[in-house]
Parts: sequence; structure tokens; C-alpha cells
Amino acid sequence: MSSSSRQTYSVRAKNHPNHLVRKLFEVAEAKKTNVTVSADVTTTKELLDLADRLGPHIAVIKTHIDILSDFSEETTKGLAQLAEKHNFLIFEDRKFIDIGNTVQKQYHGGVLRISEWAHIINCSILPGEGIVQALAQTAAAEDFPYGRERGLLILAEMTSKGSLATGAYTTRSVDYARRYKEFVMGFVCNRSLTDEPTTETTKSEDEDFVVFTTGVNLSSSGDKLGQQYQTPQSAVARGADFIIAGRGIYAAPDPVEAAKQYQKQGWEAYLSRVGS
Ligand code: 6AU
Repeated sequence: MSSSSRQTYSVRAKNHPNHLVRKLFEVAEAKKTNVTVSADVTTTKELLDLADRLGPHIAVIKTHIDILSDFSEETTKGLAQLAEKHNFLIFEDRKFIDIGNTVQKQYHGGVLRISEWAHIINCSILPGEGIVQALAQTAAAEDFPYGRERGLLILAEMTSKGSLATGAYTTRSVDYARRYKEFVMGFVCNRSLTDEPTTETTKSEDEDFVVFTTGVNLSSSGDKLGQQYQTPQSAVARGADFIIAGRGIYAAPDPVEAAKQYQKQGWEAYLSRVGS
């Protein structure tokens, strides 16, 4: 567990050099929630309806925008309006994984125009350091209109059975995060990582990467396709700053009640970790 994990979101917000991380912590503290809902539904109507109903209980909405059967500008305009209304951030779970030149075009422009509406994106580092460099470069360009309102999470581990995102892959994720920390907010991973022994970089005193942990579910231990779950308590105890839950919330009989439950359990686990 890193030392920053024991600090409150407010303290971390005050000291953090990254504008979007500060905003994320402020949202969490203001709404008393560390829940990211993974809204893996397949129509715009369902997505916007969920975002509006769950909005008061979440810090972040995570999308897979390419699974919508009717994606259009209405989808992203609607999401952006709801993000304003309910004070949450939008995380597009695109998992970029290609050479730098390609991911730059997939992120900024293209049919999905991800940079326009997603505050947070993620990438795998399987292609090597160049993918992080390329995405960071796009966001730092003088003509990039969204500047400090955008950030990247490195997919450092995965929750699926037999995941190969382990060992050197995970260690390098930490190295690359350190090298591009103006754009890298933190990781999607299953535990706090920055005290791991790394080979190429060393931890700075003020290092504070955000940990998003997925595979969180209160009533199931997994699915038939290799997904593996843990509870909000165990995720937070292992270092999660934000818990990501999909089916546990949107497929529940009453998604709003479910979101409230994840909010309560995630928040209590956070309070107990920071000792208040
Ligand atoms: O709660 P679920 O199982 O319904 O949904 C989990 C969500 C899905 C996955 O695409 C995503 O989390 N995910 C990720 C992410 C966020 O990158 C990484 C991972 O290792 N496992 C995982 O399930 O939208």
C-alpha cells in the first residue's frame, strides 16, 4: 500500500500536480463516492438513462462507446450534459493498443472523437513506451483544445483468468507512468503498484498515481467467460482509490439501489483505510 493511499482524497487533491486528478478527488469528496459505473449497455437511450439515474452516486461513468448500436453526436452531447449536471467524469474504456501513429488518430478525431468528450482514457502498454508517448504528445500539443482536462490510465493488470498482464508488463507500466506523469493519472490494476521494485525508474517522494480497480461485484465471484470478482472492501484494502462495477450495478433489479450500496460500501472501506 503506498503512503498516499492512507491520505484522504481532499489532502491528495490539495497536493496533486495533475489538474484532472485534483478534479477527480474533489468530485469524490464532494459526492462521497468512489464508484465508477461501467455502463456497458448497447443503446444511447439506456446509457443516458443510466447516467442520469446513477449520476448522483458515482464519481465516474465508464463507457465502451463502440458497443452502442446507435452511436451519434446525441450520445456524447447527452453524456457531456449529464456529466455537468451530476458532476462526474467520463472514462472511455477504449484500451488503445497499437503503434503511436495509429492511436493518435484513434484518440483525437476519427468517427468516435474520443478526445472531445472523454476526460479519461486507458491504454495497454503491450506496444511499448511509444503508445504512452504518442497519447501524451497529442494531449500536450498546442492546438489540442482540451488541455489539462484529459488524462490516461495505464492498464497495468487485468481481472480476467490467466491474464498475461503481469510481471515485467506491470513493472514497465509503472516506469512509463513515471515518465509521462503530466498525462498519466494512474492505473487500472488490482492493487497499489508504485512500491513495486522497478528497474528503470525510481519513485519520487510526492508520487501519487490513482488506482482504479475493476472486477468489483457484491454478489458474484465471476462469470462464465473468465471474469473474476472481488468486493468493494477487498479492492479498497488492496489499494483501489476508485472501484469499477458494471453488471453488479446496471444488471441489478434496481440499479439505483445497487449504486447506493456500492457507494456506501466503497466509501466506508475508504474511510476505514484512511483511518477516519
Ligand atoms: O463488472 P463487469 O464485469 O460487468 O464489468 C467490468 C468492466 C468491463 C470490462 O471491460 C472492464 O471493466 N475491465 C477492465 C477495464 C476497466 O479496463 C480491465 C480488466 O482487467 N477487467 C475488466 O473487467 O467494462
